[in-house]
Amino acid sequence: MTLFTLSPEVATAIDAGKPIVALESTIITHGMPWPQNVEMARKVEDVIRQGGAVPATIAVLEGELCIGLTDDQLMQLAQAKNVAKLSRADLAVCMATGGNGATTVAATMIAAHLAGIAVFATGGIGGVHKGAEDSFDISADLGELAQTPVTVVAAGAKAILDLPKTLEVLETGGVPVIVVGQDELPAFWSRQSGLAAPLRLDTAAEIAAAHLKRAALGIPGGQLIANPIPAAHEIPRDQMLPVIEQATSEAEAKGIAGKEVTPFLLARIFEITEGRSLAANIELVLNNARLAAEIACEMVKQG
Ligand code: PSU
Ligand code: MN
Repeated sequence: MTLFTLSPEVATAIDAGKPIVALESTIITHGMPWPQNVEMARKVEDVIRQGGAVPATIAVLEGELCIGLTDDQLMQLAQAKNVAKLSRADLAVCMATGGNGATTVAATMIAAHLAGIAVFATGGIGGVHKGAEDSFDISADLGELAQTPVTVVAAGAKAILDLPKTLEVLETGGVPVIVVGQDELPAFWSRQSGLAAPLRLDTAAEIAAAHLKRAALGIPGGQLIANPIPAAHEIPRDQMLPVIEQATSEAEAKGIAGKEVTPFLLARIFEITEGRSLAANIELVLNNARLAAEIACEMVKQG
């Protein structure tokens, strides 16, 4: 039973032992509106190629786990309606029933690891939602980081979350949260969070070495690399806090729950900020892709 299908570009890269960076697809289908979503997806792939690595965007199309998408497949996915949001819980059901689905951070890590890809770039991981003490809404992304050996480059956890609790759960799961270039955890659209960086490394070479050392020690799980959004593109924390507050109380009033929470909040914040949050989101993803390509190149060199 073949478990996944490689795009021609990714198949060639694997055969040649080239550096590869995995990319998720929920950010395309549930995180950003058309047509900015497909523009972002293409730009991210190009940035990775410019960095000397090969991009592998991951999704389930008609039940097939695709590692690497052609431009046609990317276009179709970005415009499709009713694409399922696939986390660890949903992946096998979608594949078994021939469905279409976009992979979250958790499901993308599973697929990347299956294909031997160790580095993955995204925007921001899921985490512990505000009010989780009542809702129990804690993203499966955190558990995945604790068990699957993929280095995930993000701009921190999305700032719509309860960041202190998210850090606590990551620590409990033994996940290194490594901030790049500063001593404060970044908060997705903003460089500041008010929280200290649990760990700090400033070079791709050190991040790759830490990944390889962890594997050599036999410690399961991955690393979360928190890469601050470039200053020129950030929306400062004091501007974001009231926006997040407003969107969160609207979600609560409307009874939004489960998988819909994150897409609802991102879409609502896009409206409240008149598109500024999306512009920042795209820039931070590109910045993460750049670093991920560097890390992937280092891993090939050091491995
Ligand atoms: N990063 C973004 N936008 C997104 C996501 C990440 O810039 O939409 C997605 C990822 O797929 C992540 C998911 O896994 O949001 C988290 O969803 P939840 O909170 O329901 O676990
Ligand atoms: Mn959730």
